[in-house]
Amino acid sequence: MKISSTALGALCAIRLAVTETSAESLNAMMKAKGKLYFGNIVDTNTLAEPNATEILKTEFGMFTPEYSMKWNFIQASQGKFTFDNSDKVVDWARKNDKQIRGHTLVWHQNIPDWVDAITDKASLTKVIENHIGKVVGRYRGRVYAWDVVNEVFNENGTFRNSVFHRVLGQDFIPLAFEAAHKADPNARLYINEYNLDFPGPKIDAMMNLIQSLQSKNVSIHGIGTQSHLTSNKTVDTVPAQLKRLASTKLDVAITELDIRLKRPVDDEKLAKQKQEYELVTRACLEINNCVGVSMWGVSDKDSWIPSTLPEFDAPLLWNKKFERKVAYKGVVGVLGGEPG
Ligand code: 9MR
Repeated sequence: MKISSTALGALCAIRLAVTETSAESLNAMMKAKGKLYFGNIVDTNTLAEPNATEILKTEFGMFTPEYSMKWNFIQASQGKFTFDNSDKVVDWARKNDKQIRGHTLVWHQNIPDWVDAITDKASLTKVIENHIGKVVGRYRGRVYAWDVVNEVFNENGTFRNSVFHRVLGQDFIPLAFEAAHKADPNARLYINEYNLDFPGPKIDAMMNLIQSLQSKNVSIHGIGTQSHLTSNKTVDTVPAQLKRLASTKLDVAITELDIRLKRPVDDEKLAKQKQEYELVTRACLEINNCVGVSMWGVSDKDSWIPSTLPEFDAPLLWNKKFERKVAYKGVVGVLGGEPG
């Protein structure tokens, strides 16, 4: 019987997927390099998917809830707090000996209308302090770090016109950090942002803000750079920007890494993506105060990218069939493991 080259290719791919188990997880390899973790997102959606859960358990050590800790999931109506889903995630982490990055306390998205409608300083201050106090307080000692404020800047470096900035000006930022610090003095407190991956007014604004917060001794410990990257576009500049963020002496973390490819995806683009994942991983390894890298998803099937940016696809380390992509092997290679 003659076997076609396509069938042979498929057979080899299956064999590869089955036999290729790296001795160590991404998380263990990252720790062996002196970092704190290799992380990912988890939430009630991924926990309902056995393939994803298995990979999360075996490969990653730090987890960011993708949605269940956002404001309108926890306090949709004023004063009524619902922790069912966030508790599930935190309990899962504890049961599996994993850590949590809490995400996110003050963000212009996913806030209920009643918050958006507030117009006076005193009320909004109370509302922010109460929300943060309740959420951070509930998980005190169980959350390694919090993204206290998220995405406060426009691309041109001005402050985003959120209810928080409209009513309180920049003061909402130190206010949020101090409320979080009061509720859990041991949690690492981060400002988190996207598009800090290339030079320009946004990263300049971030550097200025950090300097101003540091001069006022605000309890801020880290900068999260999301790094939702576009292949062939926003990757090469990452190492230099990461160094710049790290020059603040704060902790730096890559918090939401994915590298999207322009459709149609082909082997050449996937090979480029592998090099880009290597570059980003190496960039963190080479900076002392870069504490870790978190992916924003496991399988390309579950990424936020195709639904939000439909001209792009395939941003993660596992393909839609939960097979390791060449990019996965690239990351393992940089971390000193056997590149399968
Ligand atoms: O991946 C998240 C998606 O499932 C949610 O619908 C969306 C709104 O809550 O948030 C996505 O995650 C975002 C993160 O919280 C902040 N940075 C950008 C992420 C991708 O949009």
